[in-house]
Amino acid sequence: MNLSPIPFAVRSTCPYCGVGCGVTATPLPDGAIAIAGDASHAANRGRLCVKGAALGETIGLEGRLLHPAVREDGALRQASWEEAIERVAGGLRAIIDEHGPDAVALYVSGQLLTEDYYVANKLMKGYIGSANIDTNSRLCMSSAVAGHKRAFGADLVPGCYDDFDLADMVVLVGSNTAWCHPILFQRIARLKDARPEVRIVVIDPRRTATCELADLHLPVKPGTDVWLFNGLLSYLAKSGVQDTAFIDAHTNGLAQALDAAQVDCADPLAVARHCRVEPSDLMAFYGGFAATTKVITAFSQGVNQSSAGTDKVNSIINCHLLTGRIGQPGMGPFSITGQPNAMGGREVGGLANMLAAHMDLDNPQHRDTVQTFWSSPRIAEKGGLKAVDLFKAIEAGTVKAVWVIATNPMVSMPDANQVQRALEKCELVVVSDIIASTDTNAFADVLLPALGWGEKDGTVTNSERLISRQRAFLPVPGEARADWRILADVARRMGFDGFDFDSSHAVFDEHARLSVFRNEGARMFNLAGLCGLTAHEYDTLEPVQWPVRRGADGALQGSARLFADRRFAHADGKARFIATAPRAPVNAVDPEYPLVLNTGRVRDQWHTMSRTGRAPRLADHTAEAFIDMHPQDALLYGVREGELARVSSRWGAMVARVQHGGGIARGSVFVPIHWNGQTASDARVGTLVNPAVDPVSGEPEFKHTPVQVERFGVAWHAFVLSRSELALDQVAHWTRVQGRGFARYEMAGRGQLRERAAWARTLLGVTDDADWLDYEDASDGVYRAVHVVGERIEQCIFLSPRTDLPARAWLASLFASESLTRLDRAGLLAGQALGMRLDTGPTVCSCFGVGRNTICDAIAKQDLRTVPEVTACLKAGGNCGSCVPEIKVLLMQTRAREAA
Ligand SMILES: Nc1nc2c(c(=O)[nH]1)N[C@H]1C(S)=C(S)[C@@H](COP(=O)(O)OP(=O)(O)OC[C@H]3O[C@@H](n4cnc5c(=O)[nH]c(N)nc54)[C@H](O)[C@@H]3O)O[C@H]1N2
Ligand SMILES: Nc1nc2c(c(=O)[nH]1)N[C@H]1C(S)=C(S)[C@@H](COP(=O)(O)OP(=O)(O)OC[C@H]3O[C@@H](n4cnc5c(=O)[nH]c(N)nc54)[C@H](O)[C@@H]3O)O[C@H]1N2
Ligand code: SF4
Ligand SMILES: [Mo]
Repeated sequence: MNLSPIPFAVRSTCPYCGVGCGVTATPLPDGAIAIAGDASHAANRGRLCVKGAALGETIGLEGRLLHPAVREDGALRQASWEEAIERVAGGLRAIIDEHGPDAVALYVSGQLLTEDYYVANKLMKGYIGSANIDTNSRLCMSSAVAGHKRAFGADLVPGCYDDFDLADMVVLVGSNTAWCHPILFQRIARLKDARPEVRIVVIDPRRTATCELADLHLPVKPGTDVWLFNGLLSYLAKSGVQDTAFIDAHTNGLAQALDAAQVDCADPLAVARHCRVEPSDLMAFYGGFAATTKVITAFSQGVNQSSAGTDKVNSIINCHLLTGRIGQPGMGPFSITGQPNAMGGREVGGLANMLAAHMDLDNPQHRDTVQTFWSSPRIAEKGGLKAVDLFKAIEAGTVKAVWVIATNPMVSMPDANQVQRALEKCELVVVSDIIASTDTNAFADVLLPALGWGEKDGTVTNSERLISRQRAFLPVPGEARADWRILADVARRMGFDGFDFDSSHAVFDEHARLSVFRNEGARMFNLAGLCGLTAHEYDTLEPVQWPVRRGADGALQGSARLFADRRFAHADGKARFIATAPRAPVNAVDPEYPLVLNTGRVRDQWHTMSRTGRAPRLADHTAEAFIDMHPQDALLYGVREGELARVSSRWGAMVARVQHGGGIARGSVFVPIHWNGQTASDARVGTLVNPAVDPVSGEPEFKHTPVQVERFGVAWHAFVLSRSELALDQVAHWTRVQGRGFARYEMAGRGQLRERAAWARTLLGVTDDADWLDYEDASDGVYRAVHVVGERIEQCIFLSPRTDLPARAWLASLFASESLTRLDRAGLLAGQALGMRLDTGPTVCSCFGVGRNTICDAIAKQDLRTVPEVTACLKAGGNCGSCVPEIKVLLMQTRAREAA
């Protein structure tokens, strides 16, 4: 008898953004895993955005790195763990012996679990004895960290998500919440639904999907946020809304901060002019802020990723301190974290300028505390190299070994060509990843296979300090090991004691105990309640917000809010106003590069796409890299929508398709960060980004690089859908996305193609004539061919000198079928089903695969007026809700078109 196991759900946490949604994973009898939102998790109450909902499509083993590999005679070959660990440990040891501990470095990630991060930090700072461990959080949260430390004395986020239900005004600064933190966005949307009088303000140079919720959008000139918030500070001081009792008893530095604010920003009209916003809009924001006690100012990368990022953060916090709007329900500055464990990494001190458990490297007492607790042979004495400086030091040869863990710096660092030079030069490059081929892995001397989401086990902390468990529900693939275990293996091989952990639970326990060691209340980061958990208690730990204590009854007591008692973490217990003199971006103007490059995220992809890129459901919302620009700029620079353009800066160049409609002002362009050497020929935007950094935090200026845009002339455009992978070295430009059972390639080429049929067959690797159907219009330069084997479509190619290629959706749908019908065949070479409307347009609703044209048609023909009506008609928007802001725009646009 064949008894299939009874499905049981494992509760875990989404591995993507810092909202930190709980998920349940239920193994199904057919071997698949059903992913759903965890209704009991406070961060999402059962909801998931489109990326979370597609997690089940990303956990297959195809493309995974399953065995260690070492480089020999220039090529990587499979190796045993024994050999790989020896290569890493011996390599590090030799370099340290000859050049000292600062000649080696770790470059890690906010996507590591707290346990992994803890071991990495311990190895580097306590045993190797250098602070050269930095992380991609440097590129992400470091300005928020620095701002918090300056204002509060430690890296503390005062509020929690519940505050978003209680606020009367939510200001979103430099945050495309709708796309990047969708479940938090939906929470704000519900607030607005329940209480329409709540004011939502979005401050972003682009009119993003997030603006669909906004009562007021301030499309500030890029880089001018400090002017805006200094102006607000000055306005608030004049409006008599300062909380004098709070300021006097609990803060320092107001006079200096106000003086600095008043230099340039005392006159709102001057601020409006400088920030390039309508004076009436600016006054509406200032007046609304002054009049509303329960106001949250939530901020993300439009604030952090700036050469004035730390000042931007403090200029925001200053306004909350002046009004005493902090530490109480429904109000406060709120840093939205990017990665799932950006916060956990900070707790263990995983940045080059921090120590563990929120202690400081430059505090001798703290150093002694940590070293004593670890009984470690040494402790780093000074701050280590921050990401940008680290890769410079590698290129300069002062750092000779780097171990990259769970991040892809070849794509995500600024001046990414510099990173390439550094990795080429580095004596020993070790990379731990879950994927075999990434742009960074290509430079590895040792490649180590890590356990991925669903296989690994530990904790993460989200934006609101909520610690949640990630739990394993999949078997260990190949020889992969947990990141903490790989680190501990190397540490032991280097001869260090202190790494005898036998489980993530053991690591967590040590981390929790360090947080209370010699902590008589001075450090707010405190996990007293989580010390000494049994393995079972750790496994069944419910989400809890730090600081965590135990009540008299032994129950865990988390902390929703900090500073309710008005006590801050500076030695005097007071918060500090920081004087923030506004300054322009480092490379503000450059006559040769007259446009400003802004970079960021799209809705359905995660960073360098190593996971989301495998989910067909996520492929069609944005199928290729684009350059969003204003139509008048396009005209000025001689490029056209739908055609390719080359964007270049002093640092590098890339090619992508020109697009309008991203709500961008003249003078700026926007390019997504996701495409890389695995998914496109030439779309690594990091190669263009200037390596200017914030002087306090070291965070790069990802949102502001002077660039120019020019036509990328090509002789032909084509697309291929293919069940097998293509070799594309001969093609001038290509991008690839994953479809269901096929890959979709968009491509373009320079030279005139003469023998089109022969060329196409070579490209597609077709040898048998019988299976090849084609059509050529020599006068028009159009060529189309389909490769059918038996009843099934294998490949197709459509080529034209222009961009007028047929829509991809119908052809793509044929790959789902094992046998083509007569009608299918009749439509093949036309690229469209006979007699049907074919171009459903780019996907808007990824859950149900509904395209833009389908939605617009339905709105027009069936006279739909609201999102629920669209959902009732087409299902679009009815599952995760990530596309609701876009459906709103389509409703508005279609109705406006009809009215005109
Ligand atoms: N879909 C998706 N979601 C993600 C991620 C992902 O890769 N994909 N990554 C996660 C991570 S790690 C992070 S850090 C977060 C990032 O989340 P966000 O910060 O919300 O996302 P970004 O797109 O990087 O940038 C936010 C906005 O800043 C604006 N901006 C640019 N310059 C300025 C400026 O000078 N002032 C102001 N006020 N705004 C400006 C940009 O136009 C952009 O709309 O997203 C997380 N969530
Ligand atoms: N131009 C520009 N650049 C940016 C930004 C921007 O806005 N503009 N944003 C910056 C920000 S905020 C961030 S956070 C970074 C993100 O940039 P990266 O961290 O470089 O991006 P990811 O693709 O998330 O890289 C994670 C890598 O770890 C692997 N991985 C996944 N899970 C595991 C695991 O459990 N263990 C191990 N060992 N590996 C794993 C993945 O396969 C992938 O290769 O990009 C930064 N770069
Ligand atoms: S909002 Fe989406 S990506 Fe972020 S944690 Fe929740 S499900 Fe994951
Ligand atoms: Mo990030």
